[in-house]
Amino acid sequence: ADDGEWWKSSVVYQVYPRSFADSDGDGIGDLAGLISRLDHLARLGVDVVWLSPVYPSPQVDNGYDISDYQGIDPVFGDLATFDRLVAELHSRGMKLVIDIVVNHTSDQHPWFQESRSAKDNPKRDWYWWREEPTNWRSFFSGPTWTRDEATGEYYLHLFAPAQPDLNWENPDVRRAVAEMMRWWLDRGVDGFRMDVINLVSKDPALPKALDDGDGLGDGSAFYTSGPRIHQYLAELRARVLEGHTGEVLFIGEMPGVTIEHAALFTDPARAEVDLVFQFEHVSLGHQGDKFLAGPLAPGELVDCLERWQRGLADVGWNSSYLGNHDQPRMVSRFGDDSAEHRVASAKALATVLLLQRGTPFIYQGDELGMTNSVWARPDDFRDVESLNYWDANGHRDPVGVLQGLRAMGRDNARTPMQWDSGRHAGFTTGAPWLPANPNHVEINAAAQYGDPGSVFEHYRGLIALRHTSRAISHGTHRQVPQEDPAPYCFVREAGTERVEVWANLSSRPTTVRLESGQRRTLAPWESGFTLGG
Ligand code: TEU
Repeated sequence: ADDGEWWKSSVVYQVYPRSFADSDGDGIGDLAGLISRLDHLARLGVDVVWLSPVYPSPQVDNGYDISDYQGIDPVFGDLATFDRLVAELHSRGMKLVIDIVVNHTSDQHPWFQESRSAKDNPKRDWYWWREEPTNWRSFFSGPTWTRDEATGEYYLHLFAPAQPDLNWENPDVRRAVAEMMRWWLDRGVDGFRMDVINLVSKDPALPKALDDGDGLGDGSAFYTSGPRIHQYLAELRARVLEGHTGEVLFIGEMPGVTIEHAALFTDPARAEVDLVFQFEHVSLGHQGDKFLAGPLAPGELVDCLERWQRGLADVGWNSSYLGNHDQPRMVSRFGDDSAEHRVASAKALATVLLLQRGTPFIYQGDELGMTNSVWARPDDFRDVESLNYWDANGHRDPVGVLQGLRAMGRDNARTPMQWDSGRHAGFTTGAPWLPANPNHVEINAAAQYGDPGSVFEHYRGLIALRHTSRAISHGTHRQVPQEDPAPYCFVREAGTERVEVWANLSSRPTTVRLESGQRRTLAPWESGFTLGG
């Protein structure tokens, strides 16, 4: 029986609808395709689906540029199909979390169209307009300010020029966001994943950043977990939930969030959000520029995860993820995707992901051990981040930059879901918007169902354990320190129930010492656990 906070014992599965399942042969995944594949999720045993954006959008950033918050893009379906998805999920006992992108809109959103039309337009102040731009660098390369013809002023966009930032200092903006979220709640959704939500409170002075030498600099100190962020989130939650009964899950995606802020954001007493996506572990080795990231040192990932475990042990709650639609494939980034170690490393990482303290998030395809794909040329990429980065940096080091895009590019996570070994991996009967990874002939769902040695069945077992073991879902966490930095060993405990977990996160054998003092030799990427009373 759950005592509220249902999300503590839940496993969330992220669907990137564009790449999940295509029902109509246009090469782009859609809601009807997702509905047709819900048995996959039921078989896996997940509790919650987080659906990346399906709203009307020019798709400059694959739907993270929304032009209408209360509709469905025809490429994905319509509101009736969305309602059917909600009903189908609920009838299987699953919940739906939708993706809310309100740091910015699309430049095609009517709010921005009005705002840009004239300096005295009532919606002018809904966005950030200035006569003089600052020198902040955009997440997607180039400046964060673009001059608009209509009035000659510049508008702020932390991401692409087609993604103008909303001005949350304006109370009407905050009210409009809350109303829109209530509308979705009334439609039956169970929660919200809020995109880059810790970037919405900017320092209104918009100070200049330190110049990197090319005229631009890192302005993140002036908009990351900014001055009024905690107030805004508490206000938003209260407004969305006013008069609503039933528990709603609020997840904040928060680049650059610190442990200290995350503890505040997820402190139930403050009623801001329930879960935070932090970025420290996925930013390891970035050196300020993710496309320069090299391989991780042994123990780097473990130390980082452990810091977050300790930091949120008493107040707040962790979320665990090793991959999503913005990251390279977890087995390629944190594991070893060679033929020899791929399966074992995908399983070892899953063992950590699903047995750690905190709500785990599985990204579509990771439950199959899907890997980074093959990119021959820069124009094989479709992602705005990669293409802009190539345009800005490719000329100075074409070989190195292409290597960076291959290792870190977001399209790695966006190739079609690998359902079977057939044409286009069973994703579409048409021409896919992004080619399926050639390794789908070997790595696919159909080949793994029921195979006890498969990555899929390993995930299924761990998810089932999370549902039956209170030590895993709610228990304490303590690391069992090791001499070798590579293996991660920890104990989860609740009442008299105790689970000891080990995972060798390296491609060489090692020996670990269990809490009892007993030694255990582990093969490369070997992982396991013991259940005890
Ligand atoms: O991502 C925010 C973010 O900070 C990064 O992960 C970003 O995608 C980029 O890789 C930084 O180098 C969110 C969404 O998840 C992402 O898909 C969107 O592109 C972005 O916000 C803008 O809405």
